[in-house]
Amino acid sequence: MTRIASDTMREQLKVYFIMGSVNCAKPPAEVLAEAIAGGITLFQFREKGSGALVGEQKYELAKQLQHICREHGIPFIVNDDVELALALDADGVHIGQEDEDARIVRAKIGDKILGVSAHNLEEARAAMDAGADYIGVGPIYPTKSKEDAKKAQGPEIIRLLRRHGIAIPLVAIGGVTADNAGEVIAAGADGVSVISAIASASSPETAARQLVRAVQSSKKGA
Ligand code: 3NM
Repeated sequence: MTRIASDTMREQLKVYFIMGSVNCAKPPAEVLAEAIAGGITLFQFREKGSGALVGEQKYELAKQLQHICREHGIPFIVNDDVELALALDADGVHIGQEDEDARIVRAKIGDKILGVSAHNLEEARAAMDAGADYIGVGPIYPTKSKEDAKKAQGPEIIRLLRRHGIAIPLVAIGGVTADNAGEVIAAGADGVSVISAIASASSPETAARQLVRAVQSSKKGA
């Protein structure tokens, strides 16, 4: 295996859906299948927050969702849990600043995809140096989906990172919807990453499709 090419990563980041059982009103497998039908390009299993599954139940849900992703050729990323990612032979791992050091995670996962959350220039540079394949930058807009989310920074943070030479694949996160996705792409993000815009929608398929359209039309206008 070799590291993912940066252009491939950018394509996969376009509409990046993140979800765990606590985010879903319907069974997670149904939500994921609908989101895939709507055109998501990447999936992250994030089993976090109060009421999140642990142990065997977490493992079984991850396995079920990974199976759905595999059937449809959607890469499957695991949030935080490097051991789970390795046990499942997932496509990658996403870590935050409070998680294990990015260099250590890179050493453990070899060429699998490594995503790192960054909230400022210093963290973005450190993530690049540690071998991240992409960075997640947020929160762009206010979010209710992360208990310890920082203050919303607006699309300006993406412009700032790009202006300062952060050229690696970058996905915007936090409060992103089909209505504001265009402006984060215009600011320089390769894609948008969402939980509630898809997981809480009455039709995850329609919600995903609207995000895909918003991202595509903003890229065309670029
Ligand atoms: N990380 P929603 S914000 C998982 O700022 C996550 O790093 C964030 O959920 C960060 O799309 C966030 O529902 C939650 O706002 C995103």
